[in-house]
Amino acid sequence: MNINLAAELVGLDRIINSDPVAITFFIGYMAMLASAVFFFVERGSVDGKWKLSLLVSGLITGIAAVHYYYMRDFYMQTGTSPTAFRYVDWTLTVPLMCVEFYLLTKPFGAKGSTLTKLILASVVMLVTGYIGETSGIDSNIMWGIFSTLGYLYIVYEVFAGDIAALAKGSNSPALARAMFLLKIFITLGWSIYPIGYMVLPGNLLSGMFEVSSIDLFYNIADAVNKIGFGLVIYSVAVAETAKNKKALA
Ligand SMILES: *C/C=C(C)/C=C/C=C(C)/C=C/C1=C(C)CCCC1(C)C
Repeated sequence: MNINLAAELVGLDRIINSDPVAITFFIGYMAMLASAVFFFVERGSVDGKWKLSLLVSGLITGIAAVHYYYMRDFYMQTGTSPTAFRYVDWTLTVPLMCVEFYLLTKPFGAKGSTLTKLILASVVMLVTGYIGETSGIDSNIMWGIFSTLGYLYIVYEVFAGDIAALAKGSNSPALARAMFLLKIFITLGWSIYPIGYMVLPGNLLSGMFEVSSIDLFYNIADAVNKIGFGLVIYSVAVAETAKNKKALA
């Protein structure tokens, strides 16, 4: 039998046997694609100053949709984690989420240097995370700790650093509401990723879950965080647009 066909049948068999990891790759792909279309189309119905934020939300979910298309295929063909695709995706989408924080606080004085710090911290988090995932059983805890430092720095900026100070000084109820929800995303939502990472052989949760469940954690976290983050920004944009219309009428 043709090798590709054989691989495809193995993949189909996996879905038919209801492999939850495979199913989340399929759902993740469709959900990201649908969200990207939604954010791009809805961009037309909000005030000008929100259009760039919705564009970025559309790019985040759109970039993820393309990677999910390939990750899903890779997983179906090999039954292993598409680690490289995953990190390429995060390297593009996490900095774009930093851009969302920057855009939200820019009307209240956010500087480029704040954005640079957030992006550098996310690069540290992702480069060390990737090394940890590929470095094997002896050193993934150490690299995981380095990566967590990058993550904690982002949390710090949002809760107590530049972003927090700008949000506080803004006196904008809309921004306060958005920040409240985004803080939940970056603490609870983003913490799903290090928990998934701890499933790696040699790490703290190894043995409690199958190794393949790392993708289950990552797929669920991606859907929650990328789509949820976008929806928070969308809801603030819609509320502010309606308020402006009323003020003008
Ligand atoms: C859309 C993708 C997002 C929001 C990805 C976020 C990823 C993380 C917050 C990853 C964090 C990690 C650690 C804090 C330690 C272990 C290694 C990582 C990279 C999984």
